[in-house]
Amino acid sequence: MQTLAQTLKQQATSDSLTQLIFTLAETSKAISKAVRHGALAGLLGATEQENVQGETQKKLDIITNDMLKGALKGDNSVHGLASEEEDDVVAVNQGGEYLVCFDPLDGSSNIDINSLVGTIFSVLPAVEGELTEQSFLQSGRNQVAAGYVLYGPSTMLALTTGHGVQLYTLHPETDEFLLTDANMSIPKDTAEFAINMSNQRFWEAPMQTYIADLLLGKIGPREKAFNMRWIAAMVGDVHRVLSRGGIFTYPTDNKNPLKPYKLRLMYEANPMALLVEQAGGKASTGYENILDIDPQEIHQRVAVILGSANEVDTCLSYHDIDYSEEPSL
Ligand code: AFP
Repeated sequence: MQTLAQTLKQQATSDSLTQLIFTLAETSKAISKAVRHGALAGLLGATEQENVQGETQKKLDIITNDMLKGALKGDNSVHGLASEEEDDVVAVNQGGEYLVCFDPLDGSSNIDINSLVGTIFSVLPAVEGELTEQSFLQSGRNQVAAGYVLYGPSTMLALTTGHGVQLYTLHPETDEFLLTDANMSIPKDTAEFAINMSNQRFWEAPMQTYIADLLLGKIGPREKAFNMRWIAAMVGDVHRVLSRGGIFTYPTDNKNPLKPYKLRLMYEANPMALLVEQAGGKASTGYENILDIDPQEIHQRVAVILGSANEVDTCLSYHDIDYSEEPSL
């Protein structure tokens, strides 16, 4: 089986980007080992600390963030980094070509129940001048690479550098990432959706109506039955969508008017949107393509609807309707 190095060479990936991808891949191997040790190493549970998101940090949130920050600081291709777990952006190497945004352990609320978690990363080109938050505020279309590492029954790396999406599986004995899918492709249609249904009463009319029609199944306007999944870790739900199709959404809701969205643009929505588009799918907020968003701040949150292209289009069609005249549900 082909290795990560052989594939990157085949894609004529630059030496600096290859070096960066290896820094991320090698660190993910160490994170995988830490996650597997879990309770045995006293790594489960929460700390007394909160991150900039106001979320209580799990021990592994901090440990994995420090692992990635340490590794990236030692990589001369890195100009700066931004993390879900860091209040501010971090300057790294003046001459580095790349900016790296990452969620070190997405789905960390799953850690204590031994469920799926992962690392999500986005690579942007460095810009001239002093490194500030503004340096990172580039649209998702500027990404030169994006990917995630899923710590599941297998540890898997999904990666795009603009040549489709390649999937690598970590060999448990040789500790090498081997190419197990050379071109992940999302089916255009699906009968599987992923949403946190407990928020249903807080959604806006378009999503209320769209999901209600899915639930009506064969007797409803969709005239087919749908299945539902919810992993509560974007990295796991998106991996399922990349692997067998589906639609994943974390829509806007009015549960907390001060926080109308949940998922972060720079290190969740943008990298996942690039992967999904590279695999033939679509990614939208409901009103604009995620990769076209002009970011305003590093921890900005957005609504996300992504997955099988035709199903995303159907969901978006519900967002074109004027509901002011519609009877409330
Ligand atoms: P945590 O990293 O705090 O567990 O949040 C994970 C996440 O940002 C994303 O990965 C999930 O899709 C989403 O939140 C799950 O949100 P709910 O817990 O509201 O279902």
